[in-house]
Amino acid sequence: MSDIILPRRELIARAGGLVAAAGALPLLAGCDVINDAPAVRKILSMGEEMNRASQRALIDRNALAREFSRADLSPYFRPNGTRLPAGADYAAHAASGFAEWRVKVSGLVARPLSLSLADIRAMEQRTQITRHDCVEGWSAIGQWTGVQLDRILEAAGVRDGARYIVFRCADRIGDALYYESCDMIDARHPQTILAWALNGAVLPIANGAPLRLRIERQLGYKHAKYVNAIEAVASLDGIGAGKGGYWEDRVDYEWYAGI
Ligand SMILES: Nc1nc2c(c(=O)[nH]1)N[C@H]1C(S)=C(S)[C@@H](COP(=O)(O)O)O[C@H]1N2
Ligand SMILES: [Mo]
Repeated sequence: MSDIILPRRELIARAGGLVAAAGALPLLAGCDVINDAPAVRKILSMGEEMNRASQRALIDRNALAREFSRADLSPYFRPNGTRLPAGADYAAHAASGFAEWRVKVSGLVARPLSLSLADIRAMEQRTQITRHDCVEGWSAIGQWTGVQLDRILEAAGVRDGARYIVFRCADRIGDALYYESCDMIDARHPQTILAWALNGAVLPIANGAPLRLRIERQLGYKHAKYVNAIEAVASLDGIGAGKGGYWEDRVDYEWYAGI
């Protein structure tokens, strides 16, 4: 990040220096002459523009999604996509209250982890009331509680080369298990959490029990449900067909579904 922000600071400092010098010492009008050369001006303003644009992008990506109050909660948080993963394995987990469920954290990490729900609940928790927007044209406001993904990534010690985080899910749709991914900006965003509770109660199976992603700056399909593995990777090339998500690989859904 700093390699993008610093040049702009430097540019402002230099511009300030030029103005101050020109004001204090009119004899240094030579600076203005150089500065006035159309090519120089163009390059300077291009630099400004580019830095402004990249700063704007960074600031926007880190901005918080709107949070609501309990009075705004939807009476019913509509489930979508898989509502009950098929198979004996998931059924056994559900029958035991997901006591044996694990989330494996692997890939480009210094310390691979295998976290139980108890481990996750023992970490610092965050609760947020946000609006979920599905591309299919419906929205719902829910209160989510869980652990910030950033804390899990810190515990695992994500290596420098990691550029994406991949989420693996327990539900199969047709030919493949559901999967999703995001970049490190969204992975580290304070409102990106692995949630185990909805509206103050344990997450219903239909909404992704025992753990689902909330990635509040993006559309509904990015919010992976039934998460059982997290991988830090350098590239999405080896993930599914390479577009970074179950639907991205099959229909025209964008990988970056920012809202
Ligand atoms: N594992 C998994 N995650 C998923 C899906 C799914 O089918 N399987 N559907 C996605 C879509 S399109 C939406 S809108 C949301 C729905 O979350 P909800 O069931 O809590 O409403 O989950 C997303 N995450
Ligand atoms: Mo969706």
